[in-house]
Amino acid sequence: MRQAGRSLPGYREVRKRASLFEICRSPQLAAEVTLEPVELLGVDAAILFSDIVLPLAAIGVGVEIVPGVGPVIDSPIRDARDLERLRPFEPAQDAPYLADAVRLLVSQLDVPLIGFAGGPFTLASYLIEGGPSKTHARTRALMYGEPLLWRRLLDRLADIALASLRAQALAGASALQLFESWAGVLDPGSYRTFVLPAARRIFDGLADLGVPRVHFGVGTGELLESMAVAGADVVGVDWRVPMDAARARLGRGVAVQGNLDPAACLAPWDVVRERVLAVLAQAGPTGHVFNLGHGVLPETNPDTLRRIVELVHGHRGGERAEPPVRS
Ligand code: 1CP
Repeated sequence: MRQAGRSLPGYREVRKRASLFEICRSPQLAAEVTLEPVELLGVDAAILFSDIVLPLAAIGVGVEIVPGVGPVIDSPIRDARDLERLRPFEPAQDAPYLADAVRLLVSQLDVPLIGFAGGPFTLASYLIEGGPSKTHARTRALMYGEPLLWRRLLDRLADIALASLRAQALAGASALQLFESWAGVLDPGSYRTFVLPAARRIFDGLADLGVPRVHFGVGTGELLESMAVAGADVVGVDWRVPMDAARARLGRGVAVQGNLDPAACLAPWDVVRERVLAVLAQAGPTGHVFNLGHGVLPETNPDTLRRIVELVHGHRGGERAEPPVRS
């Protein structure tokens, strides 16, 4: 999750020469920064370097990634007329570099490549707020106040995510992740009414591909039961929910992903180590994709990440393979 981001030296170098969208639109640059964490950290999978707003830019929505802020939309969506700007996304015509980057990476990687897209609530929130938001108040107000417009908006965004994810899988991605990052601001009833149908439409639309589907959000503790029925094979949880509690809420048949607090990576190694082992113990020996609970913080020392990967690799089936640290 944002593993190639601002904490890595190679990525920072590339960013001096190219903007974020320029990297995304160049298969060579996207491949270079996707490979860096695999080589440097030893992770078991690569996540394609791209951004969740890229398909919106590709269909002509005015969006910029502002450094230190995130995606900023020129002219936010406020009424039904604004919906016309969200035409269907046709990856082969609108963003051929996406599949090209996937193909290039698959030819170079010896670990699986994860493709991804933004969840409909999360993309709607950027489009309605005009950029990142702490409260997502306008988004929720439109959702409650104009349910028909909301529904049409989410259906369009679901189709955009589905088209993007299918294109990445068909180009060779081995797993697909839907980043519904900000859905955790909703209560469970609203999530079920206003977002779940769109999420289900995406996961159902991927089922024939036979590729594992991951569904992630931040602060989704109260939504996990509902997210479990959206159809993903793996649900990502952040650090607020202990892994055993997450499993109980998700029920059988769904694997879990997560959930080390990214801020824990800034602590001294002994503390990091204990917290990693606690996550592993809580998640249990199978059906767990070890990950951070959210994206890597820019100030993280890559060496800590490398040591975490090594520690997790040494920890098989509940056994501690690494000798205890002397105090
Ligand atoms: O791991 C990787 O580096 C892969 C590339 C990747 C991914 C998976 C980027 C590049 N963005 C994303 C996903 C993404 N983008 C999400 C979902 C995951 C999450 O919750 O973190 C979200 C919400 C975005 C939107 C976005 N783009 C933000 C968040 C803003 C907010 O609302 O708080 C930011 C800061 C960006 C810019 C961005 N995208 C990617 C990177 C490395 C960056 C940092 C800025 C830069 O280097 O210029």
